[in-house]
Amino acid sequence: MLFDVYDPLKKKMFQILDQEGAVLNAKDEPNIPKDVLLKMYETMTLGRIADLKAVQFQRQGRLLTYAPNVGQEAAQIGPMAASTDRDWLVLAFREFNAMLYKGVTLEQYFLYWFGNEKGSHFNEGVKVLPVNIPIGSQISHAAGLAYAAKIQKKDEVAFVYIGDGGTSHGEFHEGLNFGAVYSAPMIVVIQNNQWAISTPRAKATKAETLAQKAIAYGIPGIQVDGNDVLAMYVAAQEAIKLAKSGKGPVLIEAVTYRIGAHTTSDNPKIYRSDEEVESWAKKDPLKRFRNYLLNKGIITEDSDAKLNETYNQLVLDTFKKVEDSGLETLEEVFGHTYAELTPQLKEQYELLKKQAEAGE
Ligand SMILES: Cc1ncc(C[n+]2csc(CCOP(=O)(O)OP(=O)(O)O)c2C)c(N)n1
Repeated sequence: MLFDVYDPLKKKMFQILDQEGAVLNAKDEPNIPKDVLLKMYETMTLGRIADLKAVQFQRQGRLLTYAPNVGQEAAQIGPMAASTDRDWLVLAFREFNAMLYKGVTLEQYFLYWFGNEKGSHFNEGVKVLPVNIPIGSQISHAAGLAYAAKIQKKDEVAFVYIGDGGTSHGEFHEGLNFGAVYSAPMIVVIQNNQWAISTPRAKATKAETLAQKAIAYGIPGIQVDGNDVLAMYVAAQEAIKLAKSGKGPVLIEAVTYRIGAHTTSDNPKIYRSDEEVESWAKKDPLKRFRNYLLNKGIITEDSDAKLNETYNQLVLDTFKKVEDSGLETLEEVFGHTYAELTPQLKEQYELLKKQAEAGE
């Protein structure tokens, strides 16, 4: 139903909360259990604190590089809260909050950006693939997982995240086309954060909306306010039903904004205006959800202050533990991808070993 009302050709965006966190349309408000609402909020809060701190740690030379998440928390938490432990999460590199919600630990996440391969070794039962840096290839991984679930008659879907820029890459099309032809239960969430590094959305594609791309594959699509965690939850819940009913992949465009830099190697001040950033900061997904929960009496100013204090300390303690664990050895760096190193990797390893021994 929702996907018919918000058919991409109608160019409408689905929203439940307004900018201040008030419910726009009572009939759309989902009935989410209190413990789930709290888990959503707590994860968003931890994600926000850890993200801001990660940027500081990088600036202090304590992390290699980092891809900030601020502003994109709702686009990640809504769908994950609608998913079950059976469902997969396949990600790119800016899905920290989604990972946390699905059971990746803060320590593992910091280890990854600290350059430690153990940061990609998740606990048993956590159905999350490691960070995927080559843009677009994660769509094929998800299509494969979803197709496998279908032929094995498993009651699960594969959620996969991609950025707006990623939708112009070849593998986005191949993966979606494959998934659609084989009706694979895959849900593609496009985090349209308006910029692919310094390339604005309008220069990356001529499509009027990214949700419209669903039409080309013959699959359902919807455009959602990506800073509205409730709308993202409801859209994902509907998408799961559609995907499981054999409607194949489903496309959700989450309209959002990257408040920070692309990565800590980027300076967005060169290509975007302060006014643009300020206008999006007013639509902060965390502030909106916080107001919603305060209005409902699910959190209080007091409980929230305590939560922030606890998480601040948790982030500092966790990062200290990661730092104290030291750097990986060369053997460990090379030891995690192949059972046996390829000739090129062997050559790289020997070269680096020689350099290390010579103290270079
Ligand atoms: C195949 C490939 N080509 C180029 C790059 C370099 N690259 C890294 S991030 C990025 C832009 C990604 O933009 P978008 O998909 O919108 O995601 P966002 O970073 O905004 O979340 C590019 C081109 C890459 N990682 N992989």
